[in-house]
This record gives sequence, structure tokens and C-alpha cells, in this order.
Amino acid sequence: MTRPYPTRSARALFEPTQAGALKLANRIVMAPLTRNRAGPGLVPGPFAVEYYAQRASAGLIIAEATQVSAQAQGYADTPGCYTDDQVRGWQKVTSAVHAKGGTIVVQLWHTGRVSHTSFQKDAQAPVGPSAIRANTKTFVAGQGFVDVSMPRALQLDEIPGIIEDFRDACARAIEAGFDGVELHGAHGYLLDAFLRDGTNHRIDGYGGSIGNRARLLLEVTKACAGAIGADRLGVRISPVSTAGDSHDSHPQALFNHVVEGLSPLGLAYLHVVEGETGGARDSIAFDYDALRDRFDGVWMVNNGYNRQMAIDAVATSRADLVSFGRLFIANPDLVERLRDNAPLNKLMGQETFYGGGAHGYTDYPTAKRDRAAIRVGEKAPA
Ligand code: 8OZ
Repeated sequence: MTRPYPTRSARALFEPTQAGALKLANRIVMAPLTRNRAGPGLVPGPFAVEYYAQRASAGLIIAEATQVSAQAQGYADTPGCYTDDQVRGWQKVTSAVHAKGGTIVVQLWHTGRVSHTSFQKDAQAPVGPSAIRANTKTFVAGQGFVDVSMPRALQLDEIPGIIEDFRDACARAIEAGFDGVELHGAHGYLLDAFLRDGTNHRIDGYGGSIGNRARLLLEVTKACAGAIGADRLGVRISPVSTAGDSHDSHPQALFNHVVEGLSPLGLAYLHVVEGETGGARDSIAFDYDALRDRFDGVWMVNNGYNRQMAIDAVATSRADLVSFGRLFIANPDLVERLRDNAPLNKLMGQETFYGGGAHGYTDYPTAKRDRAAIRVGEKAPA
């Protein structure tokens, strides 16, 4: 960090702030979490309202990755934001979160080549920047985990339609009551796959140089900002993560350019996954401070943060916001537990993460309920 950033108190993590037009009760963010529980029509499922409302004390909820179109789907039972029914389903979620004083945006994605013919109209090939198959798997109902399909390269004249799908889904997200949108520019999905020279071998204006590879992300971001206001729009990137078989020969130069392009747009925030998603934070050397110095705005960090790391990151101003994934799965009242330095629930088994019903979704207890249980119970736990 070289710019002058203010130092803050150790309590700053728990104090209100603002990210663009978004008002946050604290600097603790629920990261977007794929849970594969959407109902018929890819409408948010029956337990989604309760699940998100339980977590409304987060400064910001980023609702799970949600398709901008039917073509954008890459996994079983992930929700959409492109039909009237989906919008009506999301309205119930956003109303419940707002009723509890929360702030909620939705992460919008196009999974690109991380998809399977079974999700595509007429079992067509999924689309990507180039016809290069990702070395990764997806979950298909009835088949379990299977290799993703060989994609076809998007034709140049299809790209305006992709941008339009993102813009339309943003408008629908606002109609659904979301306070804003996060664009999924990470983890090897369509926007990230365009960025990287390992996955983008195009020879038109969307491939080749870093400037060309960054074009789609920047065009989508500008279109979405035009639709809903840049101050309600965030972008997530994962510079060195190999999630979704993502790889690039020069990530520092690439993401320096991306962030320089995003900075003047006046976004609500930039959300940066540091290191390997869900894994090592430092397996690959990367200068995140160099990115931060290129971004004039709210800086959100993610990946493996615990209470002390989050307090320190905010107090030193290395970050403005910290997002938590797994800890928010297991602790609906994560904000209160971190504030009180209370013990955290253990995460249930991986079989509850993706798909299923209420178990492992809405049945994690709050600490308050635990205390109530202790008051009425026979004896307190050791
Ligand atoms: C885990 C399983 C499926 C999708 C991501 C949306 O990596 C995801 C995802 C995570 O961003």
C-alpha cells in the first residue's frame, strides 16, 4: 500500500460504512455461495428466504451466483434472474432481508465453458472465448459429477447479446428488490475466461493483447453501470486462482490493467479473492497492494479470513470490507459471534453444501438460541 490510507480502530470491522450507494451496518460481508437449491424454473427455492433472512445482520449479503440467461447455466439447480418467476422469487428474499434491516446484492454470472450440454438448449455446446475444454467438473442431476463439455467459441456477432443479457439481468435484479449487483468476473467463468491467455485464444478484438482480453469484462461492467448505476455495482475477480481451470501467463500485468479500467467507472466496490479460492492464500506471489493502489474505491477482500485477520485488515485499511463464505454457511449470526468473540459453529459435511433441503442450510443454530437453550436446559455445556 502506498497511497495514504487512514488507520482505523480495531472496532471498525463492526461499524457502519458505505460502499457506493450501498449502506452497510458493518464491514462484514457474506460472500456469494453456490448452494444448488433452486426450485422448478430455477426460481430461488423454498428455504432461500429463511436462509438469507437468517444472515441479514451481515453488512452486505452477496446472494449466490445467479444466471443472466438460460445459456449461462453451468450447474444443477442454480437460480436465474431472467424470468418473471425468478424475479418474483427473489422479491421474497430481498423483502425478508430488508425487513430485518439488511442490505443484499446478487452475484450475476455466465458460467461460459464451465457448463455441460445438458444445461444448454437442444443439448448444444456451451460457449466460451475459444473452443478449449476446461479441465474441471460440474454436477448434473442424475449423472453426479461429470466433466464439463467441450465449448464452442462465441462468434463476434454474439458478443453484443451477452452484454445485453448481463444488462437485462441487472435491471431485473433491481426489479427483484436487490440493492445492487456483483458481476462474477472470477473463477474461470465467462468473463474471467475472456481475460486470460490460457483460455482465450481469439484473434479478434476480444483476444490477443491484454487490452483486448479485458474488453468484454469492461464492456459488460459499463453496460451494467448504465442500467443500474455504477454505485450499485461491484465486480469480483480472482487474479491467481485456478478455480474453473483458470490460468494466465502474466496475471499481475493483466489485473493491473483490469483494475485500471474499472477504477474510473465509480463502482460500489471491487471484490478480490486472494490466492487459491478456498485454499492457500500465498501459493503464488502476487502484489495485491499494486492492484489496490490502482483502484479508487471500496476494496473488499476474501479467502480464508478469520476474526483477527479481518479486524487487522480493516484497522490497517488494507481492506475496507471482508467477505466470509464458509463461516457464513455455518453461522447465520456470524457478525454477532465475531463481535462478541463467541465460538463458531462447525461446518456440516460437504454433502450439505451443494443441493438438498433445509439441513445444512437453514438449521445452523444462532448463539442466542444456544444461550436460550442453556437457560431453559438442565445444565450448561462444559
Ligand atoms: C462452488 C461450486 C459451484 C460453483 C464459484 C460459483 O466458484 C462458484 C461455485 C463454487 O464462484
